[in-house]
Amino acid sequence: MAFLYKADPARGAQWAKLFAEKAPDLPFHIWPDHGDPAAIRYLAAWQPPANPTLTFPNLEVVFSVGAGIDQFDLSGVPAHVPVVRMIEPGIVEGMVEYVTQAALTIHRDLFDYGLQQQQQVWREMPLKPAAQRRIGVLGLGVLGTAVLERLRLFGFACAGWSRSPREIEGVECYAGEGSLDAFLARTDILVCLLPLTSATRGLLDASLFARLPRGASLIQTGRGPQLNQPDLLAALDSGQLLNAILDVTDPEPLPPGHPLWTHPRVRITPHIASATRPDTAVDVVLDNLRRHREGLPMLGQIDRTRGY
Ligand code: NDP
Ligand code: OXD
Repeated sequence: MAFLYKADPARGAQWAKLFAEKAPDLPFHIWPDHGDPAAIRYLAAWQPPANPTLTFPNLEVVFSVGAGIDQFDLSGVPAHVPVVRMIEPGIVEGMVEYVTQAALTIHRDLFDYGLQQQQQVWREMPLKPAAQRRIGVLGLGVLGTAVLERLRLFGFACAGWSRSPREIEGVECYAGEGSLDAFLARTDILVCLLPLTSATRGLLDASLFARLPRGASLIQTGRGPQLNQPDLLAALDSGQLLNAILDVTDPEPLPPGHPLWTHPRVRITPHIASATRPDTAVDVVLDNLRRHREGLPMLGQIDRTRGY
């Protein structure tokens, strides 16, 4: 019985060290070295190999090393093999930090102060209280909820949107297509923390931007293909949107010379909003292996019909 890791090898080396300490009886391999294929029971990957059970006939569980699962070709993973995404405290902390800094950057007018600095201008802008700044998060899952729980502490007017109804203390919760207009109409800073599915691909487009108040801003930390990039540029140029902070793009990276790279009202980071932390993730994976052995549901097991 063995565990195979197929993702960034430097992080894999950290996983290997942690497995050696915490589960010394479970042999751990880093792709492409997989030892005896028949011994591989568990695979953790950013992208699994195509049809993994053809190579590893005794595979029992596939783990995603990320929170998102859209990069998986699920059609190649047989239905009897559960697929588990990453829910672990390190990834949550990273996302909370990233979205908090992005929301505060927009709230405290740091885009405008940056532009002023380039002109050597020293000019105060009126300070808006957090309670008058309305933040709306698309996606009320593990990450969206954690982000809102932190932003609420700053006093922002917080809301969120999900597929099914949710209740979060101090957060106005909207659910389903029918409530999207009302959610957007009350949102000054829109954060996207949705998974990429057929329903969310291209969701952030001109029609959605038009339903936000004029001068709203976007923080995109979901997945690149959710955003229509030409529509974003048009909305920024018309003033419908004021600022955009993008951690994910399509493609990644954007090609040299793409207009988003140099737009004065766009900040881009290279998909670093958050990342699985080996020290916290390995504990979660080992706990899931125990659950699997005991016939209990694993934390983060995905529902293939929903696609997330
Ligand atoms: P979850 O699965 O826990 O939450 C997803 C949320 O989105 C749920 O609230 C779900 O609704 C909602 N949702 C899904 N589809 C729709 C829809 N069609 N309409 C309305 N709401 C919808 O995911 P996480 O919070 O763990 O992660 C979210 C995403 O963040 C990941 O899939 C990934 O793409 C991205 N991510 C980005 C990172 C980065 O570094 N940039 C790092 C980690 C993740 P419901 O509650 O009803 O199920
Ligand atoms: C993830 C990511 O999904 O890093 O975990 O994007």
